[in-house]
Amino acid sequence: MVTTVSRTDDVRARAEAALARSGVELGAVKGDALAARTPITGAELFGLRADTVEGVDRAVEAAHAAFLGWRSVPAPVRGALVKRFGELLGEHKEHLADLVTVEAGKIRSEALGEVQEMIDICDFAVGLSRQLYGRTMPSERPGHRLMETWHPLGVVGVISAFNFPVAVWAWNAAVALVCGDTVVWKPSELTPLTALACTALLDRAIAETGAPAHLNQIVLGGAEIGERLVDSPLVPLVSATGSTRMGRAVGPRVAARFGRSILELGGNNAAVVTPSADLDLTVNAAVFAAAGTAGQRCTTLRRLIVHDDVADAVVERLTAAYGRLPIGDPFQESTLVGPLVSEASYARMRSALDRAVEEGGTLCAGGERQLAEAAPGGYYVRPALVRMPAQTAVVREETFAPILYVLTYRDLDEAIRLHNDVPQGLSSGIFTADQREAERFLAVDGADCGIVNVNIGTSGAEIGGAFGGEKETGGGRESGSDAWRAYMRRATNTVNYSGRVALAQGVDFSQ
Ligand code: UN1
Repeated sequence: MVTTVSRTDDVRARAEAALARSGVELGAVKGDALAARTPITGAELFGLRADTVEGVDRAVEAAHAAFLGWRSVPAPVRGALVKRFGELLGEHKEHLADLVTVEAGKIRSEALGEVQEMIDICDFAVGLSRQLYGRTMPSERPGHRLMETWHPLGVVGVISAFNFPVAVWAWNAAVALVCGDTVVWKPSELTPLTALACTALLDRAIAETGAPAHLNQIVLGGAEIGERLVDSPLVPLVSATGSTRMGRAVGPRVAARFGRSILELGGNNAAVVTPSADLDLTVNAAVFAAAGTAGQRCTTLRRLIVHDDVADAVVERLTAAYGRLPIGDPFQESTLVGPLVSEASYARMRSALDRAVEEGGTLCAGGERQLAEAAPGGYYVRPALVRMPAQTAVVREETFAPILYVLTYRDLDEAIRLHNDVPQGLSSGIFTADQREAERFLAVDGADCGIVNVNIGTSGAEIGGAFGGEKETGGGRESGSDAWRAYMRRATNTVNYSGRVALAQGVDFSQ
């Protein structure tokens, strides 16, 4: 068992080296307005400058000015910028992954995976740049053509969360840029460094490909910075990832000025385990989905709804697996569970566990703090497994920490009812070898989420599909499939080449 964690000085040196290698001028970004911290030790690494609200206005204006030129650049040429950016991400994969680990506390393979997710969406966007298809429809009038064209929209405001400090921005930025939009990005206050590194690399790609400067602007700071972006009339689309509380504030503000928003908010993701499930596969998948990223993904598995016949066996196996999970410094190769992002996260986890026990739950594994001596300011916890007698109030809430609640069911309708009876609707799964059960779960009256999986956990989606969820998850879709349409405006065009006026619906207005 590992009992030490990296020293803050070493983490700081690693961060500074990774920033410098990514092209960030440290002297230009350091300041005393914002603290860059690491959850590995909980310590401050160094101070950063932050933006003022006037700075946000300037960034939006610069991005808007850049948009006016960028929108007329042919989409495949825009794709060339994103292609170069993807190459640079590949070259700097290690540095960026270092920064993800430093700031978000992700283990090595997940940090590398996050950078890979950026590279993947760049590839997708490059292909997309030649596929921004509009449809043609048969006109009801002779000598007429009916079609639609997709045009760039404008400045996209991206507000991203600490847990995917760069991949979620990249989903938005890569697609927005090929769509002819420009971006103003407000990263989480907890993860400014990775954002600065990605911005430097994108700026380099912009310079190398001769694209207009200011296509992507970064603004650093607290809630007031995000609010200014949300309220800006020059930002037709706000794409925000974070808590449901944040989305409740952002959605109506954007709507009040008739802007559009893509909201990717909380999840309370569940998987159903049926009696025919392959239990080795199920437990393996569930442990990653529930304990991976220290339970801090919006797609984290938070509820397991297990058939009575297999519940004891599943809980027994999960308890054993939870007991073996290597928890510790995410820079150490053997670690699978890194730290929580902050003391506040730990406090919320403890309070949820206390409530779960008050509501009749039995703590089967985990919940206790680890490495408190080695890292007094780092919040390492053993992921918790709690057996619940019912879907009580605490189970229906998203606690952004590694807590997996186990519930039981007798028939699949009851499992689906339980599954859907939460306010959130992001990701879901069923573990079964019975095709009828799988189909029932995927069907119209099955799982009500934006992501519905079979024999796969709830987290770790590929970029090729549209990503997002229903209900309090906010309804937005990002990433692959046809999510790009949200980043463009559609014009419907009717062209009359008949030489005479013919009105639709047979209206006669002959003079
Ligand atoms: C998030 O947690 O905000 O499906 C995004 C996943 C990742 C993205 C998660 N591809 O878990």
